Amino acid sequence: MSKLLVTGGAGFIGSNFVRYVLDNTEHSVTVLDKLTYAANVASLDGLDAQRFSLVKGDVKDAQIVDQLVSEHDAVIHYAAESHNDNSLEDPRPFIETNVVGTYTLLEAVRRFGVRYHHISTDEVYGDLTLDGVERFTEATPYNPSSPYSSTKAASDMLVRAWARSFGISATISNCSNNYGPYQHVEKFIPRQITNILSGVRPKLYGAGENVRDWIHASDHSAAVLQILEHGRIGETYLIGADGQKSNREVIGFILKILGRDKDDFDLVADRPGHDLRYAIDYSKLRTELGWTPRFSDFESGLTRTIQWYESNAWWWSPQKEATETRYASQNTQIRESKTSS
Ligand code: NAD
Ligand code: TDX
Repeated sequence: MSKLLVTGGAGFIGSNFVRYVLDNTEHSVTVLDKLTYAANVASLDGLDAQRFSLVKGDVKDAQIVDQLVSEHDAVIHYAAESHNDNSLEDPRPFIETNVVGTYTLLEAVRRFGVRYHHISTDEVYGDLTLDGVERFTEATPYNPSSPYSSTKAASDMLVRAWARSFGISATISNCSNNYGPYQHVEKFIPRQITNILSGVRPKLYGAGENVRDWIHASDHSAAVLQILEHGRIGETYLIGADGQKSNREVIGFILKILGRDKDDFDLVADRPGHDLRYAIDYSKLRTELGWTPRFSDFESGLTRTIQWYESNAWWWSPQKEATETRYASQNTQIRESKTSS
């Protein structure tokens, strides 16, 4: 039994990991979370108080980070500014949390000799051609496109440098796009589900042809636990679930499941620098650690996710209006910067 420190555990994927660990192991968990707009403490409701606690704090705060790291056996670092569209509007919090926050944790891990697992994204590899068949592997060169993905790439590089130069016990995982319950309504799938449930037409960027490689968040959690417990120190593992779908296909599923017409969506201005396609080759994780995804049928995982949003409007509706107001202001800024350039 170990004491795990999970940063960002009040967010979408971190809270899924916390529930997964408490349900499937004997470990105890402390969450360190700044509780930004992206957090929802209700995602952690009902957890066993004997094995779980929440500390409100910033991963850039060396004092609190040192204290907590010294009291735990392992750190699993999920905390991040995570939304590409926000990073285009204001990159600063991404530099601060994703880069300086990771640096702060690495220094504490180095000082106290604690095991460290770093959560990252496939977006560090840039994008692939739309009609190609190639996939990212652990050997793909880094080539991030957005302020968000460049700060995640920078944080991965810090981990590699601290492992090589200071010998910290680190592993890294780079996962593809997650879906499932408790995801913030700013992200593509929940935004469109909750738009439809609120009587608003879904919004597809550009021509809707961009492809994402979808994985259920609980499969991501299972893979991270496997790497934490059995991964080779110093290694990077890609996590995916063979879930490539164009955004149009995803909207088509959502409209069908909710009984709407298949053309009931709007095409809107594209995201600047919008990555075309992501695709993960997770052979290393499968062959080395014997991991495979459980949610292999995207449509049934999506159906359950939609049912969750239908039944839990209390969880998402307080964030919906502020999210759409932020989108409206971002669209104005993008249009104004295009006019002036
Ligand atoms: P999220 O935005 O839902 O949650 C992020 C959490 O981090 C929030 O609870 C927030 O309060 C917390 N946080 C932000 N800044 C902090 C700070 N300075 N100190 C402490 N806590 C802070 O994000 P998510 O989608 O759950 O992503 C979690 C991690 O997984 C991120 O590192 C992200 O890069 C990575 N990831 C996400 C996906 C995806 O599809 N969402 C895919 C691959 C990797
Ligand atoms: O309203 C929308 N319309 C739309 O067409 C939104 C919000 C998104 N999109 C498109 C953009 C992408 O092609 O949908 C796709 C998915 O968009 P996001 O949910 O914003 O995810 P993405 O930019 O792919 O990044 C996600 O996956 C990798 C997470 O937000 C990152 O944290 C993770 O690293």
